Amino acid sequence: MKENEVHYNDDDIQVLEGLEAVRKRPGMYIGTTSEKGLHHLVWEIVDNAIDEALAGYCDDIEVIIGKGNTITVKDDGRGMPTGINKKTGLSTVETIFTVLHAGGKFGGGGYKVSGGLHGVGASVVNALSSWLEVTVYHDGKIFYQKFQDGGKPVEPLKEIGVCEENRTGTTVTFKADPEIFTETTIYNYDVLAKRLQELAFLNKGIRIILFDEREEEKHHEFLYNGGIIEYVQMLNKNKDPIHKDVIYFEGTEEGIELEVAMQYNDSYNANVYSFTNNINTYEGGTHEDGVKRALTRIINNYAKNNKILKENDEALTGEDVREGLTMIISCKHPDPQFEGQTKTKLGNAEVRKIADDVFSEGFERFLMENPNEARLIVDKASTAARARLAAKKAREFTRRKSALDTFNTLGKLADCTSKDASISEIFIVEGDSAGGSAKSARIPKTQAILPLRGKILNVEKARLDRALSNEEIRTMITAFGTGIGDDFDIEKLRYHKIVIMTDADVDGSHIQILLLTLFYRFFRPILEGGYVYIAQPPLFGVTYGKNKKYVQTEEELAEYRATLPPNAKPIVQRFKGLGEMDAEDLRDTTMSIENRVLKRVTIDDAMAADQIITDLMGDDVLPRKLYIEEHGHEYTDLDV
Ligand code: 28G
Repeated sequence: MKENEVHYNDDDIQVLEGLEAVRKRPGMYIGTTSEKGLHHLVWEIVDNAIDEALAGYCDDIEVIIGKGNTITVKDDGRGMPTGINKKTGLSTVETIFTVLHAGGKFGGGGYKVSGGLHGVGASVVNALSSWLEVTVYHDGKIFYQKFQDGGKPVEPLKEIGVCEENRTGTTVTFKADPEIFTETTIYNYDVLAKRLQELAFLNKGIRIILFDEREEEKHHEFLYNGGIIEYVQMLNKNKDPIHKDVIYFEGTEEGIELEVAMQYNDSYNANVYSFTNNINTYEGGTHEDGVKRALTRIINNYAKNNKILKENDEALTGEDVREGLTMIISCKHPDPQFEGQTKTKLGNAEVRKIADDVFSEGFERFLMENPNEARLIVDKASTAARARLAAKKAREFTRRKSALDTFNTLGKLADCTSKDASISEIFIVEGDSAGGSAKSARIPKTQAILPLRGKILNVEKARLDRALSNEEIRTMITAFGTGIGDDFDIEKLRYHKIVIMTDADVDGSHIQILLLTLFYRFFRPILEGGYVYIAQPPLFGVTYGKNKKYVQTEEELAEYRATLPPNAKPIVQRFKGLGEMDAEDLRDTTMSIENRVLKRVTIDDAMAADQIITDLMGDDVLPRKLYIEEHGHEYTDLDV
């Protein structure tokens, strides 16, 4: 047998069949082979380094995006074991990279705390890579092994040199296989940075560095000794906290660890995020339920004992006590059960009581020891309760007055004749003059026009009761047909396209933001359903001979000019606003299905959306200005 020829025994064959199965059906192991799946490979390897850190042996992790979109992960842990594994007869390193599910199952002792939703381990990454190299430092020695073509070992693990006695750790480099990841093998720096920062917040004291060798000087370092306390501080960065310090509790019962960090701000929104084993439990679960239940009970008791709540007063609800609350709940569990539609809901029943215990013990004591903060928090909750009762009255009033609202709405709304929501569109138009043009330009069967007069209310600075007394908002509620608050029903939505049509200037952007804030805070399912769009009116109309062409940007104008003969003198019209367009222009450019460009507004990340809205709508004018000038496009997703 030639020296570098690999010899397979029966075990190896089984092993290879395992990895072949991964290549045949990658979706079964990593969910998808899209950009998301590509990034999943990084998380599988990073999770192993995080586990080594949580075991207490590693505090530095580096992630490097190489020039050719390779990924290198380095840790300074103990180094993967290099001895022979009894079950497989292979080195432990080779076993980890070639046996499916080897990560957690064999070896015993210690459990996987970290881990993506799939938690499939390093062998899956190897199977889906063109090549993968691993280097281990321990006992003053350096060990190396390379795999290629979907996980085939080039040679067994080999000692390749010596290092300082005290240097230990593992380095893994891989190249995702473009035959598997057919959509893209290019990594997105921001996606990696965002998740690595989150991992650093959730695992205090671990330093995580990200380098991008594809670009000069692009790197980030994340290290939070305060852990989720610093996470809450960041989330509240552009908000106004009502008490200075973030409140923090932790406790461990039955091997289950729970941490909670919280701080109230003066807004009316709750931002409660929970995690289990570093996974965002978007759907909540027993850890979140336990903490929420304890929070509501303790604030009610405190309010009663201190006569802030009178004998006959209605109890404060969960929503009342969470108004303005930013909270992170992090649970570390040896055997988490993930349930729910997206498997992001913690199901373990025992966690409910443990979470309640840990939180209530800490929070009761906090209220006792900090009467000033306690007063601020309980006062905020009781104000929220009063506003809730006022909103309920206002809604009942609105319901009774709905005949009048309908009349008012009909006065403004030019409705479409179709009653089929799936083909119906409503254009919300800035100003009466543009509204007039839009009414002439529309297709009456499917297109409705609602002109807005004046600025709409900034709901970021108003509770539901005030929003309900705003006429423009009431008109929209009536037009949409869905109701609001507890009455909200997406099934009753009368239009499956709600198109925001404003001028392409700073005022127009501001109106867009006010409307998007309204949708986000009060009609979120309409946004989540993808029913909201932003029209893109053109900036220029160019007439050349008998042809009229519309373009969106200066660049497009220059491009078009370049296609005309050198001596051409086209008439260029610059539209300052929708109001300057006649009905024909408006139809041809912005409303007709053939020519228009609509941007669909999406929110796939509530955490990021809340931050953006806060930045835009808070008192802080600078971030808003910056957003309008630079980042307008980031909010939306193009849909034609
Ligand atoms: C750089 C990229 C990703 C890792 C270690 C260290 C050990 C290990 C890894 O053991 C077998 C299974 C569970 C204990 C453990 C070293 C004990 C003693 C390790 C990594 C045995 C695997 N010495 N570092 N695996 N475990 N880093 N970084 O993958 O029970 S994986």
